[in-house]
Amino acid sequence: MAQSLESIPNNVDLSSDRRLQRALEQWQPNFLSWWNEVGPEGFQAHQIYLRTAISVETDGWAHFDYVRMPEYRWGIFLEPKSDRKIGFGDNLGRPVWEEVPGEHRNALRRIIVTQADTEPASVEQQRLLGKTCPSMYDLRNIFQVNVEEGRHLWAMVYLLHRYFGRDGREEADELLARRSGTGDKPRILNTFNEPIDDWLSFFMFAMFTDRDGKYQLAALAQSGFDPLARTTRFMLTEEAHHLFVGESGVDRVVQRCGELMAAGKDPRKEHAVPLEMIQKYINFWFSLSLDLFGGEVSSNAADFFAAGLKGRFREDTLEEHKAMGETYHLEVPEDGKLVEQEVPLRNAMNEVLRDEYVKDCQRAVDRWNKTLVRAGNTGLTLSLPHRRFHRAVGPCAGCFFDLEGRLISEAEFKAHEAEWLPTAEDRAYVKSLMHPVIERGKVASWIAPPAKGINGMPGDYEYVKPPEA
Ligand code: BYC
Repeated sequence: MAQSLESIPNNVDLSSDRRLQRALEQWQPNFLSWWNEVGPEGFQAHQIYLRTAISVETDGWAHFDYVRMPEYRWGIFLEPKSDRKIGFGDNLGRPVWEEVPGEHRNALRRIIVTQADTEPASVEQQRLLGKTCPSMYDLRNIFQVNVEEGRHLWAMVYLLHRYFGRDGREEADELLARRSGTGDKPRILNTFNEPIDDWLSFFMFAMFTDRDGKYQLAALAQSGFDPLARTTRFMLTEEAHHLFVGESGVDRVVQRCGELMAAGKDPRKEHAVPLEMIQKYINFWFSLSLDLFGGEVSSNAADFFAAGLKGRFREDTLEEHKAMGETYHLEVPEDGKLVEQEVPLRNAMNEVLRDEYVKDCQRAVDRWNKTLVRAGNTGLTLSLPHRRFHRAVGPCAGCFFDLEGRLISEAEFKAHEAEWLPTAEDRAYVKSLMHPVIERGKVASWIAPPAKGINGMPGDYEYVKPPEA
């Protein structure tokens, strides 16, 4: 049975806003049709041990129980209001906006729609993965991620319906009409049209692509448009689990491979993922996710910052908030060579955010390398490719770079491509490992068991119950 509008947990006083209620009442059945059509396939009637946010209080945002996914209570939560002032840009120090300022309406709608579009896209990308889960624990985790992406869509749709009138409603409808990977109505950002048809790709996506989400949401959490800032602040609390699923998922694949190698065994023969293949998947998903920050030099980013719509990571902890008169140093390809460029800092805001992201990704890679050592290996390491490698957005798009970021010819790139990026054979091999393991406490051959269970439960807890139970 589908949820009624009254049952939507919220802290936006939904019951007192008739116009908003009517708009959401119309949208909700379409959301559920979308969920049933392209949401997780094969498990809609199962009972999943899920976390639901029922309030913003400390004991309310992580309520655990068995739920059938179509009955999940997708709530609308904004962090409570505080006495915020605009924290950066030309409007620094002015009161935050409670309604959309006319001059920033288009930019804000565009940002919100772009953010919103990624949420259903990722659910669509992952819809078949339940059928090949490596354990019941992982099965539960992917569904947790999926329902929360659904809630993040609700969060953005609330903003569109509440603050953008008719065109907001139209945009909300379009969010359910686009489909990841389709030719005629693809999702907006490139990475969200990539197929995710094996679990190694899923863990990489949750590690690298969801992490772009963390940084974009953190930048929007600084926004002078207060409803957006308060919404994204709350979304960030959920995002942490998604990142954990990705980072620890890759870590467990590395651990399994590392343990086999330390025992003198060939991971391939043991139906695990060889280290060089893990590295190629890192190269692929990291480079694809770097594109999500936009071009290195962007007048859009400068305008968003100047207006006070999108800040830097933890802008509120920085000392200077105008970013005027400062420059950012870049190396970009021009006429077949790399040239140095000084650009106004505001125009480099995408790159400034990408810097923070790269540091965070490096931290995770360092952790995976420690796992290799702990498993008994010496001299084996994983690494991030240079940020110029394999880019499809920004000045490096259309040029060719090696893993160290050196400009090379297309012929050189092609000669090494199979060492650097997953080949069709690699993908076929990884896919060949994907057999469902859903017996309690068991895990697939290619991944180590989780270090601990969810919400203090044991690793072999019955996280997913069949429909008849
Ligand atoms: N693909 O000025 P530029 C998440 C377009 S993930 C395709 O360099 P800008 C999640 C761009 O639109 C976080 N097109 O870029 C993760 C522009 O087009 P126009 C999602 C791209 O505007 C996992 C042109 O290229 N949130 O939450 O500074 C699971 C020149 O662009 C791409 C957001 O993205 C691309 N990758 O920055 C679930 C936050 N990149 O104007 C969820 C909102 C650029 O020429 N979005 N283009 O037609 C933004 O702030 C900005 O739109 C971007 C782009 C940072 C994405």
